[in-house]
Amino acid sequence: MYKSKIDEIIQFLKDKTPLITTHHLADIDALASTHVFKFFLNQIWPNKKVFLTYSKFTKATKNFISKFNQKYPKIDLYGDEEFDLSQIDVLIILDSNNLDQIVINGVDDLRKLEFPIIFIDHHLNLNPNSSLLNLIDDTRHSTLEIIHEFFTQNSLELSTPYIFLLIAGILTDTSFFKYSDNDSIKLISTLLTPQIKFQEVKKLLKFDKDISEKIADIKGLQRVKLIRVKDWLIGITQVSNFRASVASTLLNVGFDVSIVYSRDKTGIKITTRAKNDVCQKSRLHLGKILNGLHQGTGGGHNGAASVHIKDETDVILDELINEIKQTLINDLSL
Ligand SMILES: [Mn+2]
Repeated sequence: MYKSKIDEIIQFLKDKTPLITTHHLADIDALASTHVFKFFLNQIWPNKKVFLTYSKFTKATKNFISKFNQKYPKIDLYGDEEFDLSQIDVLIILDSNNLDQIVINGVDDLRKLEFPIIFIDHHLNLNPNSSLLNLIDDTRHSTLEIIHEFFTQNSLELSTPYIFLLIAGILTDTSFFKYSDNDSIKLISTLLTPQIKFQEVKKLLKFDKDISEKIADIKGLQRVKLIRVKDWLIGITQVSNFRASVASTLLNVGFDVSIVYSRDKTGIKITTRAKNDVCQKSRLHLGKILNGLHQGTGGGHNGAASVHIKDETDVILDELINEIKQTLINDLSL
């Protein structure tokens, strides 16, 4: 897959100094894919200077980093605190294809940067950038699966800590194979070696919710409004934080689709989730619905998507709920 695209990207990067980054609040797929990609570039060009920067990590990512560092103290997962933009020739963004999700310290407007941007990502492409070098494949369940192709195509091996990162990121993005296909499972099975025990990776990913997140889950449940469409159950609720956690909790208690929003002075932020089953049977695609709203920036997959609405928030929220209801009403499977 993507053999020619990978070759073109490598050819382009040959004589350039890249800065690699990912979305704000980097999750473990974002963290791991940026490091594994940097490792790849340094396998090809051992002396190439490759910069890596993050704006913020999620709590789960921070928890993972501290455990990973105990195991592999020589690998610094925090990225480069300091770099000079004048040294950079190209920006490589992994695990996002939306510039609104990118924060780089010291850069006010990424659109005004004078160097090219390459996106490598597995989310639905909502923000087409003119670069022909973008590698975006929303059929993959994690960015790491795309990054792994770079190694396969070039017959390069990964070292143990990077294999560990790969497995950890794929497990996170597929919710431990819940959203995976044969390809991600086969890939993990080929990556596991006697040095890497599956249970050990799982242990590093274990992360208990803190009390504020548990309270958000509980409040989200207390406030939930139920809408039934045929035999599908939609849950809508409001919390001030931890929307993604609350949205998954709603699915766990029995909703098929969850819509969780927060209000603040910038408008409303909406996170939606849907079970695999409802997406397959009704062709519900939350990423497309959110992208089709009258305004807002966001995106995602069929079963997970979020959006930030700045004006006419209630009208747009109603529009979103109606779109989802309409998709389920039109579904002929029930
Ligand atoms: Mn991802």
